[in-house]
Amino acid sequence: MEKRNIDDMTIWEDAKKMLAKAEKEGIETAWDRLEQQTPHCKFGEQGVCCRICVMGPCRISKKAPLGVCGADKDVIVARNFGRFVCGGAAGHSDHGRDCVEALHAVATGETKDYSIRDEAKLFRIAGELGFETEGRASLDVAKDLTDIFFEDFGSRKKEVSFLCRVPEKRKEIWKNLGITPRGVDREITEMMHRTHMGCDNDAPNTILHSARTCLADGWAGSMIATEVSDILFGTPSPRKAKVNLGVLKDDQVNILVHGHNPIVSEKILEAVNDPELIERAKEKGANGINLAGLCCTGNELMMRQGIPMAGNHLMTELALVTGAVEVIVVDYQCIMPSLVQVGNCFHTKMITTADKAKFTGAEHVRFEMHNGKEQARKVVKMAIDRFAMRDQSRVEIPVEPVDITTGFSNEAIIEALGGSLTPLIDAIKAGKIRGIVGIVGCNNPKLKHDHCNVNLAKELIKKDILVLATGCVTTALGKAELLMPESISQAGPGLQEICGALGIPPVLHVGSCVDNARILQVCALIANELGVDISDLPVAASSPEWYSEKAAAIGTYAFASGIYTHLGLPPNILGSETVTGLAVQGLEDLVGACFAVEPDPFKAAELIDARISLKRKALGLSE
Ligand code: XCC
Ligand code: SF4
Repeated sequence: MEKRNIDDMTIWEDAKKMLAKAEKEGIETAWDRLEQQTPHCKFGEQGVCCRICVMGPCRISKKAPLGVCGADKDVIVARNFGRFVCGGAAGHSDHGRDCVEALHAVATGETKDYSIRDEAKLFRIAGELGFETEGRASLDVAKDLTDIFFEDFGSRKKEVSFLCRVPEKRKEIWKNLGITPRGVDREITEMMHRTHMGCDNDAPNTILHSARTCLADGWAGSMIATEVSDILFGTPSPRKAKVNLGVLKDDQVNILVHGHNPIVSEKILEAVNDPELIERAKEKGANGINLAGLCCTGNELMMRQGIPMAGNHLMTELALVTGAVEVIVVDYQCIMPSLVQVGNCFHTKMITTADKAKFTGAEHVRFEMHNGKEQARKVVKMAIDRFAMRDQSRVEIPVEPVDITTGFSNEAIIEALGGSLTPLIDAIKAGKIRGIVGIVGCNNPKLKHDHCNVNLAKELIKKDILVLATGCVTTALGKAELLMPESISQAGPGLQEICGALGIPPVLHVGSCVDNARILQVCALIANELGVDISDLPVAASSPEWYSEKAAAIGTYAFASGIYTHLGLPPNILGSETVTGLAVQGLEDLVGACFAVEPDPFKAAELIDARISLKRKALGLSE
């Protein structure tokens, strides 16, 4: 691959300046390593390389169409895809389990470091799942709720609890296909089992179980993560925040939190607000302690607490290149191991907190339920002590931050609508809002950073399509100034009218990646209200710049839930016509939705627009 021009790597000023600084100072980034890795292995790209037993590894070609065991390209591609999304479902769901364990520790008195911040939501969810709450103590109810959620991970249920939210027609489809999600760990284990040598050797059958595994993620693992996080840390409500590298402060101790789970970062936030620690920072010559987020941990803190966001996936290395970061505290997922090396080019220390995500070269400060507060203080003290080691002459904070509005949980959306979804549904019926699209997911250095994320959103709102953003897309759309009520000037007339009247932006930030479960729930609520299936709605999902197993799992549960799903680049399945055909067409007949792959945001907007028109027409709604 030829060396790319910085202007072709990213659309952002802050990224360009930091890429130039990295180049000048000889610091390697993901873009450099992509160059070294290109061209990628064709067998891997096509998904026709199998490494699941030691009669192999086998790779399928014209000359050798079968693996040693006799598996063909369809079987191998399907198995690889199944294991790929299984990894993603496991990531989201294990995060969900950690949240349940935290709530359980609160309920049983095992920890005093965490508490229930949204009691009303606790009781609401308990009621929704059908158990008695009248006159009971909240800790008691929480204990029962965690028991129910723990069971959602296991093997004893015929279906996960939150299937109570799924429209009847959708449940029927899943039942007929045999893909009703039963238990999170069960589906994940079965996926691994099926893809062992000599088990599921029928590609469509494997793909169906991939769908089931991902449904267990979306409607259980991720949904539980979201709901329990709201109970523990508060249900998000609209608030202002700031984004981009300009949120770092050159005269303060800068701490970045990165990863996914709010359990660690919420405690760090408490510690940075501790007057004693602020005093200590001042004694060391800093003007205060500044906390900012990255990726999904950043989303969690921004949604609930308005903590600024320094950047998304491809900005994580570049945030350290500013030279202004004392420590980067991580929990798990999407954390590039290179952050240790980039940090070592400066005084920046990486601190790991989860035993399941250690990084060689980082310092490990183990966070457990009973010691969250103490460990957070320890981390903040370490950051303060490192401030003196900073080489101020190498510090460059490249831009001014951009304002955004965040905090649109479903509860907040309903409140903004005046108490029910009816005004939104009426606006959809009237064609003022033609449809709703969730733009979610990551960055990928193969694509120009945030080009597709931003332009797709811009195109859609022009077409009167309401956009819901989560994950790393949020930062992109925030930086593009699409997350402010004033951004409605960029929307079509209908969307302008509705969002203007409500005082909300045309792009709503609904959370982190596990919070895509909020979007599933909204779709289900609208479908139930209209008495139709989710696949009948004028809605779509898109992950324009995705990279991760988790993003593929999200895409898979989206289409399996009946939502047309656009991807900016294909998963590694193109080596099998059977699997590719299923993904882009065949599943449409089975689950009423499929994948569409299109790297160009303008063409993608047309595809999504056409789909929405089709669905509107089928519902008898005018354009
Ligand atoms: Fe990771 Fe969630 Fe993707 Fe961002 S969006 S790169 S998965 S942090 Ni989830
Ligand atoms: Fe090769 Fe079959 Fe073993 Fe895969 S399972 S490595 S195709 S022999």
